[in-house]
Amino acid sequence: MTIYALSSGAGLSGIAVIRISGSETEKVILTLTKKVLPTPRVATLRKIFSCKSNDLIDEGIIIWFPGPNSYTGEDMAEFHIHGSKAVIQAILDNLSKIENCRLAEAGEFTKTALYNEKINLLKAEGIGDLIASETEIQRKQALKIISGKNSYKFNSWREILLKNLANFEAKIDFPDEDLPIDILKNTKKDIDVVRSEIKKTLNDSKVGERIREGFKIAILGPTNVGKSSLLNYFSNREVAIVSEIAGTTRDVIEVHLNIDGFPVVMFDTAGIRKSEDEIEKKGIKLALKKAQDADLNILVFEPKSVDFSHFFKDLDLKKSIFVVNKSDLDLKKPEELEQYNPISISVKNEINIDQLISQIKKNLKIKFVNIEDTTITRERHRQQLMQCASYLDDFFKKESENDFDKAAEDLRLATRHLGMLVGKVDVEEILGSIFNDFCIGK
Ligand SMILES: Nc1nc2c(ncn2[C@@H]2O[C@H](COP(=O)(O)OP(=O)(O)O)[C@@H](O)[C@H]2O)c(=O)[nH]1
Ligand SMILES: [Mg+2]
Repeated sequence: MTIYALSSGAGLSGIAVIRISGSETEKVILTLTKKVLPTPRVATLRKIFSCKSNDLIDEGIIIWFPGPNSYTGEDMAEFHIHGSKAVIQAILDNLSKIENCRLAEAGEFTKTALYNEKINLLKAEGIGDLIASETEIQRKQALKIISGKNSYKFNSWREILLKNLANFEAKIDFPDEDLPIDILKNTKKDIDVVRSEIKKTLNDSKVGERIREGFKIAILGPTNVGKSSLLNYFSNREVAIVSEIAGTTRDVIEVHLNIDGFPVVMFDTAGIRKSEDEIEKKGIKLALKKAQDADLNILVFEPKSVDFSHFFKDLDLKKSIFVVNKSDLDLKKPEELEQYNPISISVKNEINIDQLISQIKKNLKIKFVNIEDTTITRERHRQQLMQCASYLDDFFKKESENDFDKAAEDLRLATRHLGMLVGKVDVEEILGSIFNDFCIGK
């Protein structure tokens, strides 16, 4: 099967790129250009015709990448055409008429590259991240993953585990062979190094994930204090409904922001008050949940006394900035809040918001202090490393030679999770390692 898709962005553009990958690529070029194949990897100007007639569709640059030296590893081509809806549609229509050609699914080119081992799972994820990147640090992090630095680290751990596992497998499969008797003890030394490196990696305050997904800030507070107004101010548009009617915001509204190059996701939430309304009650529950998950809370109040006790009990005040809005009204700040040093602002008159922003930036800088040595960028990585570490912990609990089989199984499972991390799970590899290192047939 041959796949094709518009690889450049949707909408009007000077040039659009349609990519084709698969065994029919050669036929596609011949059918649409009605000429011989261009020289591989050389941009070649060609007229593009309708496949069943000689109607000219467009003129553009064709690049022919014979496999396996292509992004997907298969035969591939790129058609650089004029980026109008009509041209793109006409070419896609014609491609659909060629036998064994179909529109690619989302990410299918990269998936094919993965299957053909042009890239590993981490690199595929990195490419996805690079395409989705909105800020400088997201771009840099994605490039770091693509460069394979993280893969190298994971693979080197995995190789140590595999090598040690090979000793175990050999001992189990060939009990009479002359192998070191004290395998369990020797292996523990090696494994301890890997285990402590994994644990160090896990202890990273989730910086990589935050870079990828954004630093989470939840705006919380009683009803009608100006939470939605604040969100709108930050996003420079009317994302949330602002109204003097209390209880307007019920769902969580999220916007993606770029503050000083740092990716931020800001959440506006339902105002917290005692409510009998079922939907509002659900909204309040969601708001408190958001506050728990968030990296930072902005707690907004107005110059009015409120009972804070029920409000604060579910919140982590250490990760909260206190704000009293509506300072333009010239009213006294609630005394109950004095101890939290709230920042007085007015969203309406844009007073003192820079002070709030600098507080936010301070928090961002603390969070993103170690951006250079982040290794984990997704929950998936974290889960696999945690599982791996947990099996290594189990391995360390095995004390005697009688536990040999069980210890081997712990090691096998730990290795497997590292394999799943980089997208490599292969029994042959373990066998290969045995025979390379031990020359058992000797
Ligand atoms: N005087 C004054 N009113 C404000 C300010 N910020 C918001 N408001 C008003 O307060 C009301 C509630 O605002 P809203 O953003 O919907 O509050 P929320 O319920 O906390 O989301 C609206 O009528 C806003 O116009 C402010 O800085 N000063
Ligand atoms: Mg609101």
